[in-house]
Order: sequence, then C-alpha cells, then structure tokens
Amino acid sequence: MDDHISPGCPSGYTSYDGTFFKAYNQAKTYSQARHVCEDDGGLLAMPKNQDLDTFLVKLKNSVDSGEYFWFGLSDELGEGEWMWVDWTPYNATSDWGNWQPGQPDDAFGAGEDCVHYVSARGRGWNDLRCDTTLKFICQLTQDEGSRDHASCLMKNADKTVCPDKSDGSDYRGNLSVTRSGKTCQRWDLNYPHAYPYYWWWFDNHSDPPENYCRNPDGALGLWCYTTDPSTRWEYCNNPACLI
Ligand SMILES: [Ca+2]
Ligand SMILES: [Ca+2]
Repeated sequence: MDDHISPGCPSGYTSYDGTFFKAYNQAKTYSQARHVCEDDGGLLAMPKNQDLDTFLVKLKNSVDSGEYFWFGLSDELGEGEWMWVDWTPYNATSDWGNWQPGQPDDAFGAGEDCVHYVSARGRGWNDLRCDTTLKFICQLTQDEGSRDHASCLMKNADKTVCPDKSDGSDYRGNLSVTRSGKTCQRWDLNYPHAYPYYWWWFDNHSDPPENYCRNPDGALGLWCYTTDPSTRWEYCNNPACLI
C-alpha cells in the first residue's frame, strides 16, 4: 500500500507558521540527528522565538513527554560561541532563550556543547555532551524546503483512486495535504486540534486512521483538520479525476 507514496517525501512532518517540523521518536547523537534531518532535506529545529518554542515543546511532548530532544543549537566550534545549526550566531546572555536556571553551564570534564529540551517534568533548554543519544526535532528548510514538501505530498497523492460521489464522501485515496499546502492531522489524534471525527473513522473503516483527506460529515468536499495550530481545518483539492 505504501508503494504509492514516493520515497521522495519525508513522512510525519507537521506544519507550523509555514514550516514543517517532526519530533523523531528515536535516540541519536547530536551529529547523527543532524544528518537524519539533512537526509529529510532540512535541519535540526531552531526555536528562535517563544511562539515556536512553545509549539516545539508541545510537539515533542506529544511524541514522548518523558525524554529529552535535541534541537539545532551548539557551541561546538568555540566555547561560548553559540550558533544555530543554520550558522546564525546566538548570544546566550542577550538573545531570547528558554534556558533552565543556571544553563548553559558547560558542565562535566569534556564540556557540554549541544542543546536539548528537557522532559515535560522540567522545562526549558540545557547544554549537554554532544555524544549523548537523545531523541530530536527536525525542521524542513524554511520557505523552499517546506513549499517543496507540500507540493511533494500533493504530487504523490494516489490520483488513481477516484470517488464515485462528487462530494468525495467515498474517497479512499491518500491525499494528505490541504489546498494551501498544510499537512492534515491524523483522525485519531487530538493534537493540535481536539475533537476530530475519529469516532466516525472507527465506526466506518477498517483502514488505519491515517491523516488522509476525507468527507465524513456531508461537507462540500474533501477536508481534514490541519497540523497547523492556527488553522483548525481546511478543504483539500479534489482529486483530479473528480473535476
Ligand atoms: Ca560548551
Ligand atoms: Ca548543562
């Protein structure tokens, strides 16, 4: 079934403010994590302001609230010379940050040069040895990377699946992106938007509850809840065969 989905589209990314993010549920060193993000066509996530930081905390807690997650900030190249993974300099004393009290402290003999979120039991950022294995958060490169990702999802939707009904209510294809390019929220998840139609899904389908565009409620066409916290739901483009 997954054969329809092109290997060129990294899966599981969530859109926020026009950029796509994914919290990986597997532990890697900082450098290995950076490579995984690069293979997806992106970078480790960069929470450069409070709103994005708040979003990323929720995202990683929805994947695993008990673990630490790397993001893209380090002083590997020079002690105290902090740099975002896109090479933007960061001043740990004057720039906005969400450090835990007393951090960064470059503790332990070999130093601590890579930054991560602590678990939901605490809060904020801490520097840690870069060879520690932690879970991690990637982002697709702003603008181009995210635009490519949205069009990649659209292009790879299975266009051979045609609904008989013009409102798409019997559509069972794998389109999972809205008209404006936002990734759909899974029907069985309550985040970022609560009260999805998962009851409908489980009553009517034996498919796994993916994030495909559907019309469960007599709407004018296919739609989905979106993974963008600022857009609760949006219509999807009807499959080409419906037009
Ligand atoms: Ca350091
Ligand atoms: Ca530390």
